[in-house]
Amino acid sequence: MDELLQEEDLRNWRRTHYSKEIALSIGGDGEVIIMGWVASIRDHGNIQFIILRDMYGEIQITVKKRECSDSLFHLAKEVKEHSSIGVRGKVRPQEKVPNGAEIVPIEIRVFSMARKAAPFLVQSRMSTVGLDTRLDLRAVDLRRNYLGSIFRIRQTVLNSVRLFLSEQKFIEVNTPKMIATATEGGAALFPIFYYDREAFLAQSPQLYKEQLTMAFESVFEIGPIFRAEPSRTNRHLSEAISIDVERAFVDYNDIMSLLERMILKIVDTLKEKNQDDLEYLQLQLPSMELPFSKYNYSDIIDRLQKAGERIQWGDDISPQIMKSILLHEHLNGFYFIIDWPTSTKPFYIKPSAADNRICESFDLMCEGLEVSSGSTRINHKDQLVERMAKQGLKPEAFDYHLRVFDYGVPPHAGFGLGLERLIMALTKVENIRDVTLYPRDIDRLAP
Ligand code: AMO
Repeated sequence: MDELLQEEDLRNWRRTHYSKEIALSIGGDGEVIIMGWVASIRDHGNIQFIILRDMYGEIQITVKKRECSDSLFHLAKEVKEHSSIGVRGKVRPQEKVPNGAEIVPIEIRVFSMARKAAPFLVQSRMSTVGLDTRLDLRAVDLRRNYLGSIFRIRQTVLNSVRLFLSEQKFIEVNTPKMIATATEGGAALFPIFYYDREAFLAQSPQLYKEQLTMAFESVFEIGPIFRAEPSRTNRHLSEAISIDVERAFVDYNDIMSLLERMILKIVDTLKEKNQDDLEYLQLQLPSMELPFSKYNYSDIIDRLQKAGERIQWGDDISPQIMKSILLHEHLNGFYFIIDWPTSTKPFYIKPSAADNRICESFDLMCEGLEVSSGSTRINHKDQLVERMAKQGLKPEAFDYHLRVFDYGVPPHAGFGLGLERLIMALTKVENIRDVTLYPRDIDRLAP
């Protein structure tokens, strides 16, 4: 490194403003301290423009040869993109830049000099390189404005979910992630060593959240779920974040109503709090009309068969097929598919009293993407044991769960909502890895 360029410690410097707040301090004659990283540099001979980026935006640092010391000008010439810096300086109005102000530096401290050029541009909205190159250096990739907007949107989604559910008298819980048995069908489990036994990473907090309705009535959890997904798709992760909700003394209709009101609240909050991000992403969030449309599984199969699709009652409905029939209806946004065949759903879901071949279940879709599924649950031990046996599961393995059914499990219902799927639906991002900080899939376990 250039010997005139010394990396410095933070010492007594603390940020006084974020980039976005700088314009507000015009007129004051005090100094400001801003911190961030060098997003880009423009060299105009006797003037250097450094664009400093922080979490909330960008600000121009204008370094003119005749306005500063030689050492400061030298530093401005040599500092590299991505370096982490702090700037102490004065604010000056500047019409030519978006936020109407620039900084005239008095002192610049390079906290950490970038040693390599990044293999991609952080400025560009769309990436110029492949996803794998970006994921290999994800912390740097995340400096892109585009991803900043996505993850600020994620933050608002999480906040509004917590606020909404707390207002509805839900208690936030955390359940074990190292567990003894599967809940969502046997195949997609990750086995782990648990002392001298085999255990698994939890596919879902399903049985725990159901049990907790016995004491707390309404619970929710926001936490990781683990699925050993063998296929490479744009919508599956091996580790995803699920918003799990469970409530006593309600059925799946009440839960669908709760879920759609929660989505409405999220969308309204985003429109209010994330205008800049929505504008940057050129996103128009759908206007929501409640209730969301409900399509009956059997009706969809009928329609598909009439349209010549080779599909049987009992088959899953692929996103492509769903999209193709919905195109004709110009249906945009969220809708439910309800009353799935009992055989296609996990053992804990309550079969319909009128016809036990179908069960009180729903998937919430956004266009072709499944974002959530939920149901009324079985709350009687005998029926649960019977359903386990029908699905080839050993009731003895669930003894820890079945024993609580001797003590008054209330009627209850709930849903699991994939956080990344919801962000994809809201932001129209096509690959789930882009809305995940450090995605895990069949090929990737690092970083
Ligand atoms: P399900 O298995 O349908 O239901 O999962 C619920 C929601 O979680 C999300 N999801 C995933 N997201 C990313 N990658 C994955 N591999 C992945 N798997 C699931 C989806 C899905 O709709 N226990 C039930 C929920 C309940 O009934 O309460 C369950 O796990 O958005």
